[in-house]
Amino acid sequence: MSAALLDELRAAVGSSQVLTEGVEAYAVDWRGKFRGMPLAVVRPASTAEVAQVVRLCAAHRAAIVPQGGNTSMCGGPIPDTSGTQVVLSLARLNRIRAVDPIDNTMTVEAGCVLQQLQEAAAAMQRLFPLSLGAEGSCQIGGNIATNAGGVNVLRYGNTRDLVLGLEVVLASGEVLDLLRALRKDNTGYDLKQLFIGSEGTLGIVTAAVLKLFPQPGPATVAFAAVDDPDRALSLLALLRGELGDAFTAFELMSAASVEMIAKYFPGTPRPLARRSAWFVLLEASAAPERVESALAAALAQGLISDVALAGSEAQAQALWAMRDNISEAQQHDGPNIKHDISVPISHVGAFIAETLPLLEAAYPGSRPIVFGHLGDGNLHFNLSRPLDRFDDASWPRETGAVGRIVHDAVARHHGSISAEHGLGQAKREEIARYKSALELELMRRIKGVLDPQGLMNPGKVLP
Ligand code: FAD
Ligand code: 2HG
Ligand code: ZN
Repeated sequence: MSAALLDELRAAVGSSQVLTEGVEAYAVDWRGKFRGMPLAVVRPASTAEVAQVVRLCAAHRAAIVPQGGNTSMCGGPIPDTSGTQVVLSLARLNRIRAVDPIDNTMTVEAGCVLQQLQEAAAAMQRLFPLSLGAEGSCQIGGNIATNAGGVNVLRYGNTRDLVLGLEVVLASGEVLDLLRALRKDNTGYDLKQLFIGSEGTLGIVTAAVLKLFPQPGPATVAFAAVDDPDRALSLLALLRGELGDAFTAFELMSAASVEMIAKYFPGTPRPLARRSAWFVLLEASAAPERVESALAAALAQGLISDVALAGSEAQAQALWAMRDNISEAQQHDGPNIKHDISVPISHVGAFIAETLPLLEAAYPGSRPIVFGHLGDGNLHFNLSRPLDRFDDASWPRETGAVGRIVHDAVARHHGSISAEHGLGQAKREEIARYKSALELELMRRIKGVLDPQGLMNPGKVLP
């Protein structure tokens, strides 16, 4: 049965694009936390080939796991260990099909690497604003499938807000052409939104029409010390008023996050001499004088205790590298228990103040690395093990118990247990506790309509 499928897949995409050996890179995730065993990795090069692969898998009732850049934090693109699932890599669908300066759009294939698209937009004096630490390897199809957030959501929104049109291969193998470049379209249900954030469980994204923006001009980047998250939130409100739409990013980092970077990226400069419990990194598409004057007001009001402005492009990049490297630094430190949560922005201070003591009481000496997209109310609330207890093998076994503490606190603040990374396999069961029965039932019914055989990335998202 599987031999017949493999033969048919080889005939459809060419033998060299059906891999059954040397597939380690497709079988384990970025964190090294999820490991599967695919029947094969198939690498189609066009929408027609994707559709053909899907039809063949459907005929053989073989499950399909779409995979983009494999940078997921929650095991979404990793097959199970049955040896029966087909990983469908989108990497070869990597053409920019069209750019249109009048529509202000770019029509791209799913396997385009995000950074490649940022550069293509810049080459036509436009901005594609999606930006995240994994941008050198994640693909736009993966970004769409996870509705990725990143560091510019404050000004430009999530991936969902950046997509005008979509092309999707359905579980039946039909190609759903929603590749419209319309700014306005009220002709019934907006079907493309169903696929955005569906993590490959409803269909395979093969192409998209993306919104472009005017290039915003030179950015000013600053790094400020704040005594506590509530002061950071007051600073956020002040900067919104002073900088308006020029204000593009507002990231929070705990002192422990900064120390973690210093430990694992030893060359990282320390922008401020002063010690502080918390820091923010902010960016605005505004002249340094304008940002400086807003920050002077913040200093005068006691919202920040110290601040440094990047004096050059290189310094700005160094500040951003510091922020982007937190994840990798914590990864070097050993397994950590990740929480990607959001609460209403105004609740962030209270959430942190309430949750940190609960974790310390349950796990004395545990090391919270709290950072994230404060401007969106989205924190990465990651817990590294206590150094005197647990080891790299035993600490991940606490994931459920630690998650219960953090996620129940999130629920008390009417927040979300996955702000931007998705559910994948990591939070598939956890979501059952926090979504209403009706919401889950509607999700299941939608899944049933679009994927009646249950072959699209099974074991992900739905409990
Ligand atoms: P993959 O990891 O390959 O797949 C993700 C999910 O999408 C899987 O369920 C997969 O089956 C599905 N999928 C992939 N491609 C398709 C497709 N074409 N059609 C249908 N389904 C598909 N995320 C954020 O939101 N914000 C951040 O700031 C951020 N920073 C990160 C920093 C680092 C260092 C790393 C490693 C990750 C970060 N992430 C972040 C998580 C990750 O990069 C994003 O979720 C990204 O959108 C995943 O893209 P990918 O191409 O790697 O997708
Ligand atoms: C980030 O914002 C990413 O850096 C990764 O979303 C967060 O490692 C994490 O938990
Ligand atoms: Zn993030």
